Amino acid sequence: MKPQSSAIVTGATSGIGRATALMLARLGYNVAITGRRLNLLLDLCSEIEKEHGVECYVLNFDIRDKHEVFDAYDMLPESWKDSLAVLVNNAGLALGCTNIADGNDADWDCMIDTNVKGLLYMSQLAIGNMKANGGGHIVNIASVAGKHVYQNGNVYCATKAAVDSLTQSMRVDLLPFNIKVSSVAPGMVNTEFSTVRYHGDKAKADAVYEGVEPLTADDIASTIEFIITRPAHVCINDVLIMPTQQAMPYYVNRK
Ligand code: NDP
Ligand code: 8X3
Repeated sequence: MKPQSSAIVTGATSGIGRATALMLARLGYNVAITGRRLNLLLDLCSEIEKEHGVECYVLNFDIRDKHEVFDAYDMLPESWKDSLAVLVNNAGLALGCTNIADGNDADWDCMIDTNVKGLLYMSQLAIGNMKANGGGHIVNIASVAGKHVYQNGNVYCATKAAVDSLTQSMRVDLLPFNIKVSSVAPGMVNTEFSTVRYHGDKAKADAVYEGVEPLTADDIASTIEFIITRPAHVCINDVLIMPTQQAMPYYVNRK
């Protein structure tokens, strides 16, 4: 890492994104954090600056809205863009777990717009600067759901398969520009993910992790740390990481 390098983490208000922003700050990056919940971004920004002595920049936008994304990115100081070394495309969600025959098209739109189109908007902006800077590293948060479909996972699984496919395409397209592209595909991680998926139904969310010790957000952040701290000539293309008690979506050894 060059001195004063900057990094961007999307979806840093909770879970994996929050843990990743703190990890990057600990490594010495100035960190730009994004999300819709401004109060949580401001709290995290204070924590980052106080605990790690680096700078933090808050970018408050809905990643589904291309104009909001581009306007917010425009506000990032030029010195941050000129030193942009890492983008972690993490913002994402599942909404519902329903047979495709009964799927809710608003939920479908939200997942596709967030998990796929939001990732594209952010990547294109960052790539422009990384190309000019002579390189960089993009880490996409995919999912085991993108590698193995499960009943009622349909559109969420499809968005994460798209993240896998885009990661491979970006790796190929960005090869000439010295931009590494990696993906991390986790199994169950205990974050706000299931509460969001079940529209706030805490009982349903808790049942997902019943009898299982799930991964933590820090487990994923430390995986990203490993990926971005490899030597310049090494690129980790893809990591599938599961709780010990989970082999694949349906194979869970609950106690
Ligand atoms: P959380 O719900 O805890 O965090 C999701 C983050 O995404 C939040 O910061 C949220 O911010 C942000 N986000 C969601 N929608 C938008 C939007 N429209 N605009 C801007 N930001 C948005 O879940 P996780 O930390 O678990 O999820 C992070 C990533 O990990 C996701 O891509 C998810 O699919 C993936 N993943 C999660 C797994 C799990 O089991 N938890 C397993 C595999 C992959 P805000 O609400 O403030 O906008
Ligand atoms: C989240 C993991 O298995 O709940 O991406 O879809 S799963």
